[in-house]
Amino acid sequence: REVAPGAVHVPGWLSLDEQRALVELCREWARGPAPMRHTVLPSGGQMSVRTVCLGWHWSPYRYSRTAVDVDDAPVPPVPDLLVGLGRRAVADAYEDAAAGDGYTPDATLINFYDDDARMGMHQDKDERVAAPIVSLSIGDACTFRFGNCESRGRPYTDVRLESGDLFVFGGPSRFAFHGVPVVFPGTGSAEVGLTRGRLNITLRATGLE
Ligand code: MD5
Ligand code: FE
Repeated sequence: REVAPGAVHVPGWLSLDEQRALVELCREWARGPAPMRHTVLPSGGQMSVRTVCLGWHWSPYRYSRTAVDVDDAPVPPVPDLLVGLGRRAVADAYEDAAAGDGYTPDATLINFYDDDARMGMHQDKDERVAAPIVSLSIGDACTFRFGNCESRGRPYTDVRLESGDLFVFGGPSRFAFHGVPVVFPGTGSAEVGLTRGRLNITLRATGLE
């Protein structure tokens, strides 16, 4: 399960009921305020994933309290349900109850991948603290590319992420380059209520106030 120091993959961590409930909640959050959209990068290019944020809004490359590049609405808070899930995730992944108790994510980014969406290799470094990032996958499977902290290139490890999988990135892995080079259409299960595409929910501690 430990792919690299601090990077722990837990296949099948979410129950089907939890996945179904999260899909429904994501549908509600996607409607807004601060609705799901393709983020436009400074280059003018549009990200292929669609993203909705809770707690803090992410736009390249900073966090704000309103959805500055969408409708400028105040971003809804991270619900206690997700904070609880994040604590359980960290405790389970690291087999360390105290690490779970000490984890308080204040931002959630939800990425929706359609058949053609990708995420290029990048680092998540707009947060000011090094607390772990919790990643939950629902729907279609994908290849997740876990790289190194120096560059977007090799060495990297490709891991297949399936619906229900948990990944926690902490310690030396927190600032590694990573991406999603491909999603596998039609590999999800209708049972979770997502007929196509992949949802990724990340929980983060920003260290901002
Ligand atoms: C995804 N999302 O599957 C991924 C999961 C993002 C993003 O990359 O920025 O929204 S989060 C993967 C992640 C986060 C922090 C560190 C590392 C991976 N890592 O060290 O590999 O949509
Ligand atoms: Fe990332």
